[in-house]
Amino acid sequence: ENGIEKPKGYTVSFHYNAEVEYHHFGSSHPMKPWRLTLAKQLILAYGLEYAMDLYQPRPATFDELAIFHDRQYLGFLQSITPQNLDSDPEKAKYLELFGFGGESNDCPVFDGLWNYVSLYSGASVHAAHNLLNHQSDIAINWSGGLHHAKKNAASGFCYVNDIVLAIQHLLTQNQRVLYVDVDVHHGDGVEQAFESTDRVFTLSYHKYGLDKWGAGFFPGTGNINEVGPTDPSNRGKGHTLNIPLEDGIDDEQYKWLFKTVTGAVISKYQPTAIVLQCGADSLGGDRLGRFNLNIKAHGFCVEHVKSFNIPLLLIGGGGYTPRNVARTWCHETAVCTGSELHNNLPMHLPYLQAFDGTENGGGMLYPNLHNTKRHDNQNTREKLQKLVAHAMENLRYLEG
Ligand code: VJV
Ligand code: CA
Ligand code: ZN
Repeated sequence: ENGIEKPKGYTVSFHYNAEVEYHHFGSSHPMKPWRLTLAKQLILAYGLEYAMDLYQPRPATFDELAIFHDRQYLGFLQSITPQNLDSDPEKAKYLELFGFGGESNDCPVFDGLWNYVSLYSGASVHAAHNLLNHQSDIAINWSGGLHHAKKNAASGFCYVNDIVLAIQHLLTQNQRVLYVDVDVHHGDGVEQAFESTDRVFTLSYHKYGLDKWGAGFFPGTGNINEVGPTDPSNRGKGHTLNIPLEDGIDDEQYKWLFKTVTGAVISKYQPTAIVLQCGADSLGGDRLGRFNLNIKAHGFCVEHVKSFNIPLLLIGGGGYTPRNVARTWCHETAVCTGSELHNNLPMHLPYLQAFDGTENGGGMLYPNLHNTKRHDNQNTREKLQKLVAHAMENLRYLEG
């Protein structure tokens, strides 16, 4: 035996349809669904499947996605293909309108796009239902977490907002849902969707600011002063908190900040369900990210939120260095099940090569990602203390 057992007292469920893995955004696009193959292989190699209930959710239907999204947008998403994209002038007209246009190609039209979005959304909705039915205390969907999608537009690699859909389901039986987002990007789509309600509190930690060419880090929103609607008659007032950070934040700083701020939000807001978006692009050495977090510091966010014993939905998100995305989500799965994992990767791991060699992390589960640092730490103690003071000030509205 590998020593991995089902923990007594609480249940963890894993919601995953492996079909998502086979979708491609294009050869050099940073979003690589096959990172989910790597994550799954690591999770299986450590035997974590024996400590969880496994589900293979069906894809979400058009009507299920229409709970949040505009039907006209979904109709377009369902019918667009790389083949009819250029040939149909009617479709070309809508590309730009629905967030596909521009030379950016952040949101390409690829084969099986509709299937892809239905699969990751179906998994988030299924995971939410497991929490609602009390069949699990922690439900995991690493294929979801696409926080930029708007009700009628694709944005930043996100086409359908599975997080909003899952929260909408949780709201059928929960008076207050807390959304926490540790992806390096601002969770703008989720924030926007619930800006007018006091039944969802959105909290995002992210890189914010201009680079040396004056371009803002995507999506360009999420300043500390962006606290949602300011009109006193708007019920959403004060139910948004943004924590803008600079390049290079390290483990100790991030853990302190996360514990202090998330702890304060949980104790003031008293949510009855929590959704934690675990975007792994906040790790050191991420292809798009700017932070310097190690895997265990990222996992600390999961440990900390779990310690409140509130029904928890864990979802994926960004993460553009696939081997480290896999390591992180495997570690966080183990945090949920309460398992300790050996730092030496299991010998029988099918994709061992992807994790082997010094540049790939030397066959370890927890390589030091500070070694891959490319961003100097611009976050000083003083700046972070001011930020926390400002955040606490923003939270005073919750006291009524
Ligand atoms: O910064 C942007 C927008 C631009 C236009 C497009 N160029 C390529 C970059 C600047 C203004 N977009 C971001 C989107 C980040 C989305 C993050 C998603 C998540 O992690 O929060 C949740 C899943 C961006 N950064 C980097 C790229 N786009 C990028 C896109 C590519 C690319 C290289 C970089 C698209 C295609 C290809 N390479 C081939
Ligand atoms: Ca974030
Ligand atoms: Zn991101």
